[in-house]
Amino acid sequence: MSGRYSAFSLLSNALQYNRKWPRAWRNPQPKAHYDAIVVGGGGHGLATAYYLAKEHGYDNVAVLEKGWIGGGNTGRNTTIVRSNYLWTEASLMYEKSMKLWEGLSAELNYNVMFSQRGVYNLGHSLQDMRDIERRVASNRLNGIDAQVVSSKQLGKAIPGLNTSASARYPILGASLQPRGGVARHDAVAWGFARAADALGVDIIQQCEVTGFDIQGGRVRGVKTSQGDIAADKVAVVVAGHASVLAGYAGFRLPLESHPLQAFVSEPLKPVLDTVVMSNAVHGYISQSDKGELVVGAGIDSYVGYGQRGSFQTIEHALQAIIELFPAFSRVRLLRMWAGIVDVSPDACPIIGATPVQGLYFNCGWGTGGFKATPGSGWVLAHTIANDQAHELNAPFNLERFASGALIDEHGAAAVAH
Ligand code: FAD
Ligand code: PYC
Repeated sequence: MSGRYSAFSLLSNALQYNRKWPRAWRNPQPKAHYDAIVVGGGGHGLATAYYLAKEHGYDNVAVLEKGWIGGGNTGRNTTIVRSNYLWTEASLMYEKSMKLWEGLSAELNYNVMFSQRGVYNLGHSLQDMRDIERRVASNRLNGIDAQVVSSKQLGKAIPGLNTSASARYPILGASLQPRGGVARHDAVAWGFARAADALGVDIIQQCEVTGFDIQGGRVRGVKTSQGDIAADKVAVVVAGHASVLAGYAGFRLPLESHPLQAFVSEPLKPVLDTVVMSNAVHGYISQSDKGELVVGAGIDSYVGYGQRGSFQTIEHALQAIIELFPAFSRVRLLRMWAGIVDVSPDACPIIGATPVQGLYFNCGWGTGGFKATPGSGWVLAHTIANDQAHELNAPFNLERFASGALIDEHGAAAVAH
């Protein structure tokens, strides 16, 4: 009976263009004042607002997004999730995120399609293999699942991967994080948005922040395309545009904004059930649930804000993929795009206080912040609520670029910078 009723209601909804479906989140007008404003409606900003409401009892929070939620890098990335970083500071933070991913669909009551299908990082030289062994050992010391696999094991595990010794850059082995994988990026934004909205967070789209109200060294609010809004605390979570917003606040960040490209092929039947990355040949690949091969490149070397990239980067990444999987040379590309990534000098993020009191920044995730979405929101919410960094994000402060306490993760970033 209920099955027939659902089929009927599905048909009736379809005939009414889904007009009766409840909105997943409201479309509120901005209030005059919020206890906390989060600038940027990507996954990190929405997660920050969600955890502020959920974990810290904030009931007067807004997320201001200049376009549409998830329209930045959150909706443009290649969805790889892993926590196999080299240094303890980074490993622990990404592992916190991994643990949140493992319960995220249940937490948000929304299927984010988190699929722990394993992530391989290939090694093509003796030095690559030494680095892999060191990183795997370090991961294990930090309680993170990691293994070194041989070229022979790779050949068995990944059909189609060219493990021949006569390849131009022969594959000598890889690291494997079995708990790594992929998630559906749009669903992550939508899931956090819906859950945050249900806790009273105002999500305001088409609202660009164009400046800050700063008095006596303290932030008092933001200027926006929808008017001025007062706030006790403001968190800026705008990825590739962080330097622009820092400029509005009167300080500089050690970031460069580069295009990062990705591509998808026409859909294929299932051919690849894991994620394969090669920093040495500058390409990585997985297969989406729709069947498309999802391929990514290293960053385009120039800086800029145009969300498109150069042809030579496309060619370079596709050469790498065809070298790894010769059979894919016959597959046609469907589309390509780019996002603007905020690359820091040590390939690690900046999360915390700024020279302006009450103003927090979360940026510098560069090519690798999707995997950190829940963890980053969780630590930033803690930092805002307590006016103090959590021990997990304390090392990722802005001062490290003056003190020299850098956390160099270029090797584990796994995407060429
Ligand atoms: P965004 O999703 O970019 O959100 C920032 C938001 O701020 C945007 O929606 C933007 O419109 C808004 N905004 C900007 N300026 C203003 C303003 N003035 N006022 C209001 N709003 C503003 N990471 C991984 O871990 N795994 C991957 O596989 C991976 N692949 C990638 C592939 C590509 C092609 C790209 C581009 C990135 C990839 N990344 C990956 C990186 C990852 O996408 C980002 O680090 C992460 O999504 C950043 O999330 P965010 O919420 O901080 O940023
Ligand atoms: O950080 O794992 C990563 C990643 C994969 C693709 C782009 N970034």
